[in-house]
Amino acid sequence: MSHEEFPTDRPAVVTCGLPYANGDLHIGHLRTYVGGDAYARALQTLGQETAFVCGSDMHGTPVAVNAEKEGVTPEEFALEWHDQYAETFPRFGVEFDNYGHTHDQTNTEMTRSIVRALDEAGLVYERSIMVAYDPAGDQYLPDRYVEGTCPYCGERARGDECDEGCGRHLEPGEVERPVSTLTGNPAEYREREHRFFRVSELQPYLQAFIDRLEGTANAKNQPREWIEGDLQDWCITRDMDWGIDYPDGDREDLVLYVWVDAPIEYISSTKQYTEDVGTGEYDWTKVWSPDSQVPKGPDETIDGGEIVHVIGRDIIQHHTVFWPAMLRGAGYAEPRAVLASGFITLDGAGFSTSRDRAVWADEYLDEGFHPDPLRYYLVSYGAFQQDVDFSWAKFRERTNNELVGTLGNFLYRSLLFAHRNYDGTPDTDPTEEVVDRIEQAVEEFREGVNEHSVRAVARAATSLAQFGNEYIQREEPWRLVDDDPERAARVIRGCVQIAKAVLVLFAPVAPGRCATVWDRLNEDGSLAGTTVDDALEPPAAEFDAPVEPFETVDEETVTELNEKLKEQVAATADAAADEEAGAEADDTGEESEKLEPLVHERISFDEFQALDMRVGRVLEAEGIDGADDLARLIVDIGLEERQVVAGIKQLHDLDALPGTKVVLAANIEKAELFGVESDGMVLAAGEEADLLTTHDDAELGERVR
Ligand code: B3M
Ligand code: ZN
Repeated sequence: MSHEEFPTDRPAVVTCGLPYANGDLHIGHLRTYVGGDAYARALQTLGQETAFVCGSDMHGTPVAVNAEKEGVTPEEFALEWHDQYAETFPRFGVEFDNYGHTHDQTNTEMTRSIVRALDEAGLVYERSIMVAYDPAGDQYLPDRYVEGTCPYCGERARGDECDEGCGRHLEPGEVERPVSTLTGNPAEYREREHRFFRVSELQPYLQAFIDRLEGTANAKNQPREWIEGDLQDWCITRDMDWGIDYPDGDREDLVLYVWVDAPIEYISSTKQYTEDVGTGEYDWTKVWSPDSQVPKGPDETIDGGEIVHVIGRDIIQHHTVFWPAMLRGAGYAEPRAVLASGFITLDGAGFSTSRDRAVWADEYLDEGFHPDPLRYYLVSYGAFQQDVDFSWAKFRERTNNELVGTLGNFLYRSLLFAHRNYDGTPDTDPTEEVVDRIEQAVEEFREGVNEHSVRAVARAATSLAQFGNEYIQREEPWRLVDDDPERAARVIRGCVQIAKAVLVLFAPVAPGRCATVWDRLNEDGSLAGTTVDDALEPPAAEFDAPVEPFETVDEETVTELNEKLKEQVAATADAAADEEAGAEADDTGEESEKLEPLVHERISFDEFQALDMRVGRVLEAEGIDGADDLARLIVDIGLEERQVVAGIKQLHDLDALPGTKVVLAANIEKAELFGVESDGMVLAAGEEADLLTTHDDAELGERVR
C-alpha cells in the first residue's frame, strides 16, 4: 500500500462486502456493489491497474437458518443463491473480474493457512466461555440462533450483532436474556471451550493502522472507540456443522466463525483472478504479499498493493478491527481504504424483505428500465456514507432532469448537429475555453477518486455536460453556420470533444448507455479501455447519427409502480394474517411461538405504583444521525418537556409524529444513546412499535395507572 495519489504504480484491488447467499437481492443491496463497481472503473479510467473481486458468503447462521426453513442442506441452498447472484450482478453492470464463494477449495485452503499462521504466531488460544444452549431443541445456539438484549445499549440484539441498536459486534455469551430463535424458549448459558484470536495484542498496530486508513469518514472514525477502548479478543470458532472445519483436525467439533473465512475470500478471489489471467496480467501476490515477515513496529507496514474495501456501514468493525488484525497477524498487506456506504430506505421507511416492502433487483429490470439510471441514482443521490431514500417519484425526477435533461440532451443534440452538418467532427481545433473546461473536469474526476467519492466522480461528468449545454446555447451554432461558418465549426468541434470527454468520465457510472453512444462515434477502442488521457484525444473525423442515451420516465409509470408496491405489501400482510388465523385455529392452548412467554414472577401493587407514567404529546421528532433505528423526540408532559430516545426511526413517519398523544414512563433511569440523553421512555407495543395513547380527553401530564 502507498499513500500516493491514484494512479500509483502498484496493482490495486477493489472488493465489495460479500453477500450472504441466502435470499433475493433488492435495489437497496445494490448500493455497495454499484458503488464498488463505479469506483473500480473510475480507478481504471485514471490508468490504475485494478482488479474488482467479490464472492458469495456461504457459511454462518444467516445461511444455515434459512436453509433449515426450506428443508434443504446449507450447501445446496447457498450454491443456488450463489449462482443467482453471479448472474444478477452483471445485469446491473456490476462486472467482477472474479466472483468466487467462501466454500470453494481456494478459500478453504487459504482460510486454513491463515488460521495456522495466526496460531504459529502465538495469537490463538483456547478458553472456556458460556455459550447459549437450547435445552428443548438440545443444541447450542451460535449467532443468529439466539436473540436477546444488547449489554451495551439495551436494544434487542442478535447473538453476534446489535443490529437494531449500537451496531456492535457481540461475542458469544454477551447477549443478555437470551432466547432461542429455534423454539422461542429462553436459552441457558453452558460452558464450552472455544478458540480465541488475541486481537488485544495487536492494539498498538491497530491504532497506527487506523491513523493511516483512508476512505469514508465513518470508516476512519467509528473504529477509534473500539480500538482505543477495551479491545477484546475474538472468538473464532462456533458450535456448528456448516462452515470451514478448524484446521488440522485440531478441534473437530468446531467450525470457524463465518467472519474468519468471509473476508479471506477477498484474497482467494484475487488469487483466482490471477489463476485465470496469468501473473503477467495481474499478480495477486503483489497486492496481498502473502506470508511476509511481520514487522515489529506498528508504524512499519508490509509492502503490498492498493487494497480498497467497499462495504455497508454495519460491518465497519469487522473491516477495520478484526480483518486488519488477521492480515497483520498472518503476515499480509493491509487495506489502504475502506468505503462504507449508508443504508437505503424506500419512501422514507426501511426495506423489509419479509413484508415484501422492497423493489427487487429483477423486478426493476422486468419493468423495462435500463440499469444505468438506477446506478446513477445510487451513486449520486447522497454522499456514499449517507443514508439515501429511494422512491419512484425521485427516481423519475433525477432520471428526467439530470440524465435526460442535462447529459442526454447535450450528447444527443451536439452529436446530431455534428453528424448532420459535418458528417462527424469538423476539421478544426476546439477553443481554449473548451480545452480548459475539459481539463478541469478531468481534474475533478481525479480528485473524486482520490477522495473516494463516486458521487464526485459522477458530478465531474454531469457538470461538464452542463457546461456543454450552456456553451452550445450561448454560441448558437445553428445561427453561425451561415453567418460565420468557421466559428460554427469551432464550436461544434468543441462540443464533440466535450461529448467524448463526458462519455469517458461518465462511463464508470453508466457503462452501458455510454458505450452505446460511444460505439456510434467510430472510435478505435472500446469505451471500457479508455483512460482520462483519451478525453482530449481528437474524435473520429466521421461518425454515425447518435442515439438518445436515456429515456424519460412518465408520471403514470410512477403512479403504477407505487400502486404495485402498496399491493405487494398488502398481499404479504394478508398472507401473514391468514397464516396467523390458521395457526390460531390449530391452537391447542399452548402459548403462541410468536409471543413472548408471560412473565410468571409477580410484582406488588406498590412496585407497579412506583412507575410514574404520564400522558404526553410529541412536539418534535427527528432521526438520530448514525443510528439506524433511533429517533430523538421532545414530549410535552404537561409539567415539563422531556427529550427521549426511541427505537422508532424506521417504523414511524417522524414528520407525522408531532401532535401525537403518547404515554411516557417518566421516572425511568436516564440513559445516553448515540450521545443523546434520553429522559424517559415512550411506551409502544410489539415489533412495529405501535405507540400507546389515550382515547378520550386525558390532559397532558395526567398519570396513567
Ligand atoms: N456476508 C454480509 C453483511 O454482513 C456479510 C459480509 C461479509 S464481508 C467479508 O453485510
Ligand atoms: Zn447495542
